[in-house]
Amino acid sequence: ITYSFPKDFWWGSATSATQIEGAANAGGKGKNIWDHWYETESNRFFENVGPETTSDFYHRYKEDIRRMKEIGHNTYRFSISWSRLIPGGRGEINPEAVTFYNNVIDELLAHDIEPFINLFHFDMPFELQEEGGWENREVVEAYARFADECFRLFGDCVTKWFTFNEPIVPVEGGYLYDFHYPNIVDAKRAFQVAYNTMIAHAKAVEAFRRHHIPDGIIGIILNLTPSYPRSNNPADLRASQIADLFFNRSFLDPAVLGEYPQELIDILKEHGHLPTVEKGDKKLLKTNTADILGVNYYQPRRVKAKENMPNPYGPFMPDWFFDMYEMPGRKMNKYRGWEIYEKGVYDIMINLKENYGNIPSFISENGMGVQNEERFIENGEIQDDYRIEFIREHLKWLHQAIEEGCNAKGYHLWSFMDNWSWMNAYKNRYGFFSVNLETQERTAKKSAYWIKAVSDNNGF
Ligand code: BGP
Repeated sequence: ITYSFPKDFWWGSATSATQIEGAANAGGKGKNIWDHWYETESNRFFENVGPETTSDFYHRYKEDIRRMKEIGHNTYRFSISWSRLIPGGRGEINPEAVTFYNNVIDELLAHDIEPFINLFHFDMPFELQEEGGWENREVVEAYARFADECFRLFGDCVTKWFTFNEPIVPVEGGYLYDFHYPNIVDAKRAFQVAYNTMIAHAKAVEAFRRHHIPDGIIGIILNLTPSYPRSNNPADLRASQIADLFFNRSFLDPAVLGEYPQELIDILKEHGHLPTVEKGDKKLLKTNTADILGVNYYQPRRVKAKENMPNPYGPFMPDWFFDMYEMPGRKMNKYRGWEIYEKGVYDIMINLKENYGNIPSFISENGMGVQNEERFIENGEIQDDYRIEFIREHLKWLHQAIEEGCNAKGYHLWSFMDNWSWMNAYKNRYGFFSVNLETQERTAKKSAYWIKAVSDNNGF
């Protein structure tokens, strides 16, 4: 074993409720924004596959958890669907949902797989979105209650909790760049949404602490996209720093340090885009920082100085301060259009060590979406050597970071099995297991056997 990982390293994968459960109109579930958006705008989606069936985990969780065990998982992250647990977002708890999530947790524990629960993965209950979603502080309160109920209902068996997955994505998708419902393009509202999300996070952490779950820890999952300047000239460096402020530090700093970077506040102030703040918020953020950080890493952000100055009378956007830069010779995942830069994992971890108190962290998502994987079938098995290489090269850099003292506790792939994705449905497949959408049959890919060996050996 050349790359050996620390004892009790977490080997597993991640999923989210909307992307795998299916049963969107069953089991007493209410509607969330994805159900709504798909009903009304399915033409915006790839292949018109909706969230109603997806990979049918709702009915197949037992066999899936058995498969997790078979490939060496010792941990697994899933999300609780708010609109399944509390249809409409506030009010009565849905007993069928409690049974379902209890069954999933019990099944995981019976297989010695530690459940990690995430509370929000882009799936706002539709009714609450119609009340303004994260722009509305009453929705923040409704979320805090949802979180509190989850700790009460499932905190007896689950110790690892996460408030949000990639909270910046609903901001970018829903309020800046028009790829998620409610399709608003308005930076001022976007910053309010981002801010209120962090208040919701802090309120959930506060509620969590009240439950005194033995050994319980709570954190947040952020998609960190390390920012690399085109060159070391001051204008490129500055552009890269600002991109980092907007896209990483706007969540990382309040979550881990309990306060916003002063520079970000100054920029927003200068452009009249500071969000509305309530009395007590500052203290709330400061006293409810994360115990652990999940890092989703897919791609870096390459940045250069702005080439054409933006119209100062046009609407304010973060993009006023930088242009994206396509590095010559970069390695690409051409299916997803994302650059592959394995060293990014290392740079993120070193940054957490040097600037964020070496907070306990783990890679909570990393993965490679590939189209038409049937092309690679040999002897009935998808030979996904590209995925094995992708994981291995990222793990090498993670290993290097750990050698240098970074506090990384595990690696989760996105994802356990092929699943439905927000805009691309089943176009890009990410799983250790493929899913046949006609029969729902699961088949292990080559990477599934490879990761089992890695997990068994705690290294490779
Ligand atoms: C992350 C999300 C996941 C997942 C993944 C792959 O940003 O947390 O939900 O979907 O990206 O991205 P995509 O499905 O868009 O290819």
